[in-house]
Amino acid sequence: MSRGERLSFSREERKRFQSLLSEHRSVTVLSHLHPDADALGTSLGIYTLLKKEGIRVEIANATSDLPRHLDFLEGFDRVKKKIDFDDSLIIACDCGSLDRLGFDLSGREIVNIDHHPSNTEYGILNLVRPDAVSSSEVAFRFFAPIFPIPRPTAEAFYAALLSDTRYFTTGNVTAESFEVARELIELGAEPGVIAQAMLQRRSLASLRVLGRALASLRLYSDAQVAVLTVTREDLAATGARYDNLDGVVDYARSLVTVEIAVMIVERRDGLKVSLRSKGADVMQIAQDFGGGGHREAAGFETTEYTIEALLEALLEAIKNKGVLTKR
Ligand SMILES: [Mn+2]
Repeated sequence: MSRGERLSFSREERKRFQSLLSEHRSVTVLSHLHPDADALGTSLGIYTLLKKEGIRVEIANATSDLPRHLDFLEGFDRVKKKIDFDDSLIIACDCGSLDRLGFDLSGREIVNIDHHPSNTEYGILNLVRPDAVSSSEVAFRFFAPIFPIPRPTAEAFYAALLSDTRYFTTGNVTAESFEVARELIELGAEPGVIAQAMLQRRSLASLRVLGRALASLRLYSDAQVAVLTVTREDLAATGARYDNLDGVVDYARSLVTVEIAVMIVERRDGLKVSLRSKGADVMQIAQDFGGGGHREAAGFETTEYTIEALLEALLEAIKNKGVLTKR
């Protein structure tokens, strides 16, 4: 398939964006609560791009602790916890539903840039492409014909691409993903520098909490389901923050027998669950519990269960849905 063909946008979509941009005096770039590198990288990339164009732009996220391993991206220190512009055009990145943005956006016009199949199309302009491996791929393919892509934007989009493809290891990676990477590298993203900045600057607390998470590993359904639990005590004892748990569930998935990995994290306000698979559709499990995501990576939050009760309900749902290939 030729370059960019898989992910196409109409002239109307780009014209619509440009007229929305000219109708508003400013832009606010947002991403989902507890942002991962795709959410934050896509929003930072768009922020630096629009800033370079001389557009009045701000960036915000409603979460207090941002993932620190992304602090090398330009604009990271500009991410605010509140929205200051009252009449700006909102650009929402990597966010499947309006409530996941964490701000009151009633009456605001929203451009919705995402790749979640579960996206609820809450924008006035919805640029949602479930075929894309990252939201940054959507943003890059949409914006590249309109604006020149500056180096900091290419870096942020590349970091986002790396993260959502788990460093090009997920089942949806195609030649097109590498084509996007190649173009971003030509625009100035340095793959070695970015990969090292993301993978090799861990805090001691994040390794300590990883140790505790792995010690909690339990296996079910002939070792096809792995479950990790992280309690508030684990976090307190190690000094780790919630964003230090990013990627921990992948260790459980890496076990040879495992088809579905589950990580249950105890938060002050309930439980946060991450689901990962090697092909089994965990999105439909997450949706049963009010969440969403992708086929191989999904999640949800709940206040209705204890850890043990939730585990039981999850194992039941996995069994009932028949998502495991072997039974
Ligand atoms: Mn994403």
